[in-house]
Amino acid sequence: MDGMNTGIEVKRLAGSLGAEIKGLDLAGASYDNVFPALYQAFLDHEVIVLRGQDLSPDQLVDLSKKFGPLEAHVLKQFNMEENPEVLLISNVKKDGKPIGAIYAGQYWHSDLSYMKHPTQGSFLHSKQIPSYGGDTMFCSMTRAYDDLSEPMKAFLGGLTATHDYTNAYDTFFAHLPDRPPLTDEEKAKVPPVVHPVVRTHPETGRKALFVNAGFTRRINELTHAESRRVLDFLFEHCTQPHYIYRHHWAVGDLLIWDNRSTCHRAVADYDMSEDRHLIRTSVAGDVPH
Ligand SMILES: O=C(O)CCC(=O)C(=O)O
Ligand SMILES: [Fe+2]
Repeated sequence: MDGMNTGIEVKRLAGSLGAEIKGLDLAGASYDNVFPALYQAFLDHEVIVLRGQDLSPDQLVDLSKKFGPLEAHVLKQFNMEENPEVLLISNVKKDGKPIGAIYAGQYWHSDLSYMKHPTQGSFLHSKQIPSYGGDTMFCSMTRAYDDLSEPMKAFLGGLTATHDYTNAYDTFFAHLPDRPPLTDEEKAKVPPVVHPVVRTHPETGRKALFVNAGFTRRINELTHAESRRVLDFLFEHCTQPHYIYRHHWAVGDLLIWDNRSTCHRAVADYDMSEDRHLIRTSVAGDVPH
């Protein structure tokens, strides 16, 4: 597809989202001429996969900055020492402590949905991958929205939800070692925020569900019992198999996903004695509306 005009080939990977971009060596010659096609593929397919890349942290930062200004994560201890714009997702330990975010994202979420300005694009580039397992799943929140009935769309369109980083700690991290509770200073940086339950993508104009099991605490306009059941329905709805692309990692893969139209979840089925080490950047997004 399009190989003649743009120099890249786009191959769809799943029914609802995901495409592989072929014929691009991001560490090699300048890719400025193909950047518009790459960015369009990111918008169209919501998750793009580039295999066989070997980017240094600086090269990953340079590429990410073409999408927009970068943002740092609230957990500063997982930023790379030599390059604080790069976060480590890693189970590798040094002196008994993980050097990067361990157990990161092992629940459905959209990155930093608990911030006023949630992440636009996330970049994840694998350096070490276990011999089996450790996949990442993505679901299309635009397709999931499209398939709802019109009365349900109208109902959800008038609602807002509270997102809170501590929700992930209360529900997922509480029983895990190596992810100590947030400090008071960290908590102060992530007060609960309110976002619409349905957001409109600022670039494509598509509507998407914007709630996730990791960070969404409640729907504000509903009673507690109503909120719980509506959220559970939405979480179940949008994570059905036909909305999912599941990525099986090889070393050198670079994934770029649009957090405005997708959620993702790391699959925790690998042998923790094997190293899983990835470098990560995030592009700052706008206020959802
Ligand atoms: O480790 C993974 O597969 C994904 C972790 C995650 O949620 C992220 O990098 O945003
Ligand atoms: Fe994530």
